[in-house]
Amino acid sequence: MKQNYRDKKIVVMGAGSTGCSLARFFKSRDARVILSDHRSAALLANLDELKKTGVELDIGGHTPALFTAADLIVVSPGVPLDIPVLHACREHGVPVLGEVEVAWRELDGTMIAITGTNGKSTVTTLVGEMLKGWGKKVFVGGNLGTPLIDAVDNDYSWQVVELSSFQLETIEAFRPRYAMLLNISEDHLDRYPDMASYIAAKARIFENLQDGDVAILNHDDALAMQAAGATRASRICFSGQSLLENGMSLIDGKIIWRWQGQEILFPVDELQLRGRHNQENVMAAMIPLLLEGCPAEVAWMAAKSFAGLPHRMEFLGELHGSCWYNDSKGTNIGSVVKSLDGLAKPVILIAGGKDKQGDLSALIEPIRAKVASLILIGAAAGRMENVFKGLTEIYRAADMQEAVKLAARLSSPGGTVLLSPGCSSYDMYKNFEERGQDFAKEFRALSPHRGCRNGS
Ligand code: UMA
Ligand code: ADP
Repeated sequence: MKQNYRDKKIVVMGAGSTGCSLARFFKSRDARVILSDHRSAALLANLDELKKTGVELDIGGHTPALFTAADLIVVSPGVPLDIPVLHACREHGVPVLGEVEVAWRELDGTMIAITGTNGKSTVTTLVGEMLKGWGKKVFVGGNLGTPLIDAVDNDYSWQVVELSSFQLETIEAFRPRYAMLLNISEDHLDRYPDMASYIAAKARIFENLQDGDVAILNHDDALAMQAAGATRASRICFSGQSLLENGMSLIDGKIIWRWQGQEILFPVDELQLRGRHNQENVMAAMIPLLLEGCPAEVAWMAAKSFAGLPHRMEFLGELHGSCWYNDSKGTNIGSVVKSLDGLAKPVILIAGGKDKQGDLSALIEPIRAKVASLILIGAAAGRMENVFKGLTEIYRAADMQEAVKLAARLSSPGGTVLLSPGCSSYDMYKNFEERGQDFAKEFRALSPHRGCRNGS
C-alpha cells in the first residue's frame, strides 16, 4: 500500500496546514515538491521554512504548465475540484488526489473515520479520549485540526480521523475499519450545486468498506441511513428514539448498549456534556470501543470526564443574571437549531457570517419560540433579516464589539446570550476559533471581574 515518491514531481495545492504538512511529507520521501497557492506570499505562513527544505513555490496563482507536467497533484480540502487548472490536469491524465487518500496509503493500525454535518469534532475527540483511557497510542485529527498526513511515521496503533465532505471528495481506495456517519443536514451549499452532491460526498466514507468493516449509523436520520446504501460492512446503529436489539439506544435518561444478548446501562446524568445531541455523540463514540473489547467502565469514564470542546456551547459566565455561551462552531443552521433546543426562553441570539446559501427555514420556529432579540452580523445578515423578519426583534451590528454591547443591553436576568452564527467565519475572521475568541474577549471586557468557567 505504501507508495514510492522518490523523484516524482508532485504539486501540492493550497499552502494552509494541509499543504504545508503534505510538502514536508513528500520532501521526506525525496520527491520534487511544488507548493502552489493562489494567495500572495504575504498572506501565507511557513513558506521560508519550507523553501529551506527545497520545496519549490508557485504562489499568487496556479501556473497551469507546472500542473500538467506533474506526476501527481494533491489538493487541500478548501480547493474546489471544478477549477480550470484541475480540469486541465484531468485532460492530461495527471492524477488528482486528496491528502486523506495519500495519508491512508501510508498508515498501519486501526482507523476510525468520522463524518456527518454536526458533532464530528466532539465525537472524534471523545473516541480519542476513550482510546487513550484504554492505554492506546492514538492519533486524533483530520478536519479537527491536525492533518492526517502528520500521523505518518509515528507508529500510532490507532488513528481517529474527522472527515469533512471536502476531504471525502478526493479519496480513491480509502478504507477505514470503522466509518461513522453521524447525521446529515444542509451545509456547504456555497460549494456544492445541491444537497444531493453534498450527501454523495459524505457517503463516500462507505465506498471501499469490505466484509468485517463496520459502518456506524444514526438510526434516526433517514438521509444518513440511506447514504450507507449497499455497503458490505456490518451496520451498527445508535438511536435517541428507538430501543435497538443490537446497538446503542437512549431511553429514559439511560444509554443502553445491547449486543449479542448482553445489555449494559449508562446513566446520562453522569455526563458533563449538555444537550441531547451530545448524548447521541457519546453513544456513537462508544460503539467502536465496545466492539473492540474496551471495558465499558473505561469508555464511560472517558465520556464522563469530557467537558466538551471550546467554541461548542462553551459557557463563558454570567453578566447581570444572564448566561453567556460561545457556540462559534455552530456554523450551519442544523447546529443552531440543536443549540437553541437546549436553552430556555428568552435567548438573545447573535448570528450571521459568511453565507453558505443554505435553507434558513429550519430556524423559523426555534427563533419564534425562544429568541427575544436577534442580532445579525456579517455578510449573511441581509438574507437572514429577510427570512426572519417579523418573528422577533432584529438588530444589525457592524462588528462583534457592537453585537456584544447590544446583547448586554438587551439581555435580562434569567435569560441567555448565545453566539451561534449558523455561518462560517471567513468574512470577518481567520476561522471559527478566532471569532469565538473575539466574542469571549468582548464579553470579558464588559465583565472584567467575572471569571470564565470554561473560558479561553
Ligand atoms: N487555495 C488555493 N487555491 C484554491 C483554493 C484555496 O491555493 O483554489 C489555498 C488558499 O489560498 C489557502 C489554502 O488553499 O492558503 C487553504 O487550504 P484549506 O482551505 O484546505 O485549509 P487548511 O489550512 O489546509 O485546512 C484544512 C481544512 N480547511 C477546510 O476544509 C476549508 C481544515 O478544516 C482542517 O482542520 C485542516 O485542513 C486539517 O485537516 C477547517 C474547516 O473549516 C476547520 N473545515 C470545514 C468545516 O469544518 O466546516 C470543512
Ligand atoms: P462539527 O465538527 O461536525 O462541526 P462539533 O462537534 O464541532 O461538530 O459541534 C459543532 C456544533 O454542532 C455544536 O456547537 C452543536 O451546536 C452542534 N452539534 C454537535 N453535535 C451534534 C449532533 N450530534 N447533532 C446535531 N448537532 C450537533
